[in-house]
Amino acid sequence: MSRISILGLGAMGSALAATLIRKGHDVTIWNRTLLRTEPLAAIGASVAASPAEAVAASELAIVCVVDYAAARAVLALAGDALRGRDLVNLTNGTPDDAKSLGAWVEAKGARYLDGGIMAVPPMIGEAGALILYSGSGALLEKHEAALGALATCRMLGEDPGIAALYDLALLSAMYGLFSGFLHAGALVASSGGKVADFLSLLRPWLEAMSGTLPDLAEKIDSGLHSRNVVSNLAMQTIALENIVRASEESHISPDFIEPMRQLAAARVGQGHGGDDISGVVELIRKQK
Ligand code: FVH
Repeated sequence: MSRISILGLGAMGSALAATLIRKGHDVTIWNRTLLRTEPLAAIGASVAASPAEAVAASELAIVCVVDYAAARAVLALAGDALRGRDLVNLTNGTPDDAKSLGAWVEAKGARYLDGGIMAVPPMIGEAGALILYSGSGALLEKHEAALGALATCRMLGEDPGIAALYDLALLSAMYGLFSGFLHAGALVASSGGKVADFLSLLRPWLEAMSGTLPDLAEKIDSGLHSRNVVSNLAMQTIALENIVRASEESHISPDFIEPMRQLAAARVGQGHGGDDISGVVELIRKQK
């Protein structure tokens, strides 16, 4: 069993600490607001008086706070205590945030592993929880037993920014799903329908449509959007226009749908109406 320090005891940090304690690890905790340490101290955590004391208490420290500005502020307080330690950062941020913090931590003489948690707090320590990692592979190898107690570990590479990129890519798909669902729910409710009843139609439909993803993925990877097209973009643009018109007729704002309609129409306007919807991706790629 390992000695592990957790810095940051919001909903997620508390779940990480409670899971490690439950699985028999020796856990030291620190949080800016002391009150949040109490439930964990009651189940066996040692409370550190400062980030430096927390980092010094264990070979492995995990930071999980609201954002990277907070993570930097906490780690700045840890200062020289970081030398020779292993630091895992499970705070959500961008690839550049992760690369910059990783370089700062390594300059302090610590090893750095960045992580993206693909789970909500009650899932931590349970089957189905996944954490994406990138950065120091040696750190992950050394602490895989402890980190594996939290979630399945998926290493994506030595570039510390790659876990954040894939985390945000997965969240992008999730928010696309949520925005589509909210719009669909508003349409159904506008006619007096129950959104809960609509799920019996929606869930199998989404499952069927997810079957088109491998083909669309291949088209995005190859840039070849005109091969084996079964539902061309010109036709789909009319469907998007119909959704916008139906929304207005039902007094529902088309705000979720309108950006997609505009992109699809622009792509058709460029002469790609016969292509698949995957071609719209070419309009959102910017020159580096
Ligand atoms: N909760 C979730 O569903 C998601 C699941 C996926 C991963 N996210 C990310 O995890 C990070 C932490 O999220 P959280 O849910 O624990 O967030 P909160 O409950 O809001 O707790 C925030 C903690 O951050 C501390 N904090 C905020 N600002 C500072 C600061 N300037 N200096 C030091 N600590 C700071 C805060 O401390 P306090 O307010 O209790 O003193 C909490 O410990 C996050 O990146 C999610 O995106 C969660």
